[in-house]
Amino acid sequence: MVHRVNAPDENKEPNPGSRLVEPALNELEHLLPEAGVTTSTLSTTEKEALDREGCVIFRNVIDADWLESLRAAFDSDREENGSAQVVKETGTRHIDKLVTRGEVFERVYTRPLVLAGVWHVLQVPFRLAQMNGREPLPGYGQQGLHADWTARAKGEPYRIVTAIWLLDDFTSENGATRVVPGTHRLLTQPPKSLADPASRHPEQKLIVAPAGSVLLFNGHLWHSGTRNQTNQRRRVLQCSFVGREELRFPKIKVNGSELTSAAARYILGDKPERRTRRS
Ligand SMILES: O=C(O)CCC(=O)C(=O)O
Repeated sequence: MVHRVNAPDENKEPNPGSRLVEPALNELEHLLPEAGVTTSTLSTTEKEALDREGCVIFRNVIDADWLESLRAAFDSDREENGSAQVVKETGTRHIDKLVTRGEVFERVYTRPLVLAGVWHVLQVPFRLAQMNGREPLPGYGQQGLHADWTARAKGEPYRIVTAIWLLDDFTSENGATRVVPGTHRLLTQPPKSLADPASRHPEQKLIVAPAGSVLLFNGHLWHSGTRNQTNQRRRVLQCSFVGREELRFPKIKVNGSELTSAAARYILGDKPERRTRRS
């Protein structure tokens, strides 16, 4: 479905990435295929959704065992750090530094479908900028609409992609993410009136999807968390990807030898490992 967005057309650009048909992969040339990414990893419909609406939902990405492990890892942090993780004013539990917490998380930021989506939007070699857990507690979580980057200048390429991994179902009531389709192409941030958490955009869409899904969106898309109006849990992992040379996010510091795959080391910003070119 195409979602029309109420915003001035003169501020809207066609998808800058769409000008590139099959870009040279340079140093990602080996890493993406090794991580399982091919030019057909994303379907045409998924690519079109990213271009036109700025977001796509991948279902059934996390199988039952992996989901259980991710939930357990999320909750073990909660048990270790307890209320220290909750930002009191927002009533939301934030969990940082997941990158160093083992293979169960390594599989998150090296997932081929996600890497293919990030590549489709950024079209430049990229790295993981951050990976955090977020859980709005009952009664909390409403945010104002925002983008994950400052307003782009005309002709400036997209700079950030965000992936939200659903560890619990997103329902119409438990604080699902809302997005305003098409706004990634605007060269403006949401106006102040929409940055107010109480405000609503007439074209906003609530993402309702089962646990195990991944919502991937162009980080310039206007979006926000909403209020958890239930007593149910609503845990997500949130990953941001940026160009490798991007200075706004420092490189994540990890001991590379703790990581099990070359793809993970590369996605965290290490130089590509030397390899023999395949014929
Ligand atoms: O958790 C969500 O639904 C979105 C959170 C978000 O956009 C943020 O924390 O900036």
